[in-house]
Amino acid sequence: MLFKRSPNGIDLPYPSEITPREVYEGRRQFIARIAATAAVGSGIWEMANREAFAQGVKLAATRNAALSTQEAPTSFKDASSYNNFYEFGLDKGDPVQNAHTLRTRPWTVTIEGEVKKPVTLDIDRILKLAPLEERIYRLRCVEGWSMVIPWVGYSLSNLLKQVEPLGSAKFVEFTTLADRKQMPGLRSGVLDWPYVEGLRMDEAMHPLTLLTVGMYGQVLPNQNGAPVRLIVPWKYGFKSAKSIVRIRLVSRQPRTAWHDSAPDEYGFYSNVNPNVDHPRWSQATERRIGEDGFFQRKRKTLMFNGYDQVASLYSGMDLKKFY
Ligand SMILES: Nc1nc2c(c(=O)[nH]1)N[C@H]1C(S)=C(S)[C@@H](COP(=O)(O)O)O[C@H]1N2
Ligand SMILES: [Mo]
Repeated sequence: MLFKRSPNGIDLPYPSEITPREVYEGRRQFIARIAATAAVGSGIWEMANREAFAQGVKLAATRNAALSTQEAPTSFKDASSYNNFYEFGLDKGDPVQNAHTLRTRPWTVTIEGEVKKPVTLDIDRILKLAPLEERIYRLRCVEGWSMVIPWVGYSLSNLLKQVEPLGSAKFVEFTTLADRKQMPGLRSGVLDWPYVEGLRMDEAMHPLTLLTVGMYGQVLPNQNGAPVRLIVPWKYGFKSAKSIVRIRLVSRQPRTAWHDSAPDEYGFYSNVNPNVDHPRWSQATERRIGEDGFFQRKRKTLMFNGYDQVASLYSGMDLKKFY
């Protein structure tokens, strides 16, 4: 079952108030056309689902200039076709080819663990929980490339406050969907699925930590982690888990998929740090996607990816030891 049916047999996937009128009307016409078809079989609803959610549905958001970089954004094309999302293949071009099989409705996120009020929230409820902001963040992959992306979302703290964390909650664990029917990459044993990532509680509550539902003013393309992902801009990209289905507050440092696969290479913290090399390559510089070419310029990687406001979270910690 893809949709709950309203009395007239039609349930709009997005609340109209967050959708520009032309998009909304376009979809209404489309759905009216579908509904007019005599046999409203599941195949047709699947079609409607694809049309409504796939690409390009607009999300209204207010730019948060204070938390945005001034740097020029990477093109949408690059940001949505050069991806790491191992559930859809290992090559950068695989997710854009394969992620159309991901069904992003219905979708729920369960928030549980060391909390007073555990809850399972529908994605459409999550979209309305706090005002959507646009924040232009740098994203730096541990592989040595970076992008500048206008994300849409709100601080994760808004969501975590809803469940009233207990004093015993010291870390937060994020779990990605792991469904073999939708995710061909799960056949590969490269990671111990599901993909899990974790943050310390104070990192998770930091205002920069973004619960992300869109980019470039639209819903997230599937390959970028639809319908909801994390963006932690001062950490290497792999900390920013995609297509999240569960958030668990825990008392002990959780296991994380990348640390499990190669503990010497990927630590729990994984803060961007030009002074701590990956065992197999330097982290001192990076290449900005879109600036590739013969005279491609190497950019210096900045401590905490330039997000100096998080430095106080780590005062007194040896960041060579806690990499
Ligand atoms: N579930 C899941 N989340 C993931 C990954 C992944 O393979 N699976 N890759 C990570 C890595 S290594 C990076 S660099 C970013 C890439 O995000 P983007 O494709 O939106 O740029 O997603 C991260 N989140
Ligand atoms: Mo990455």
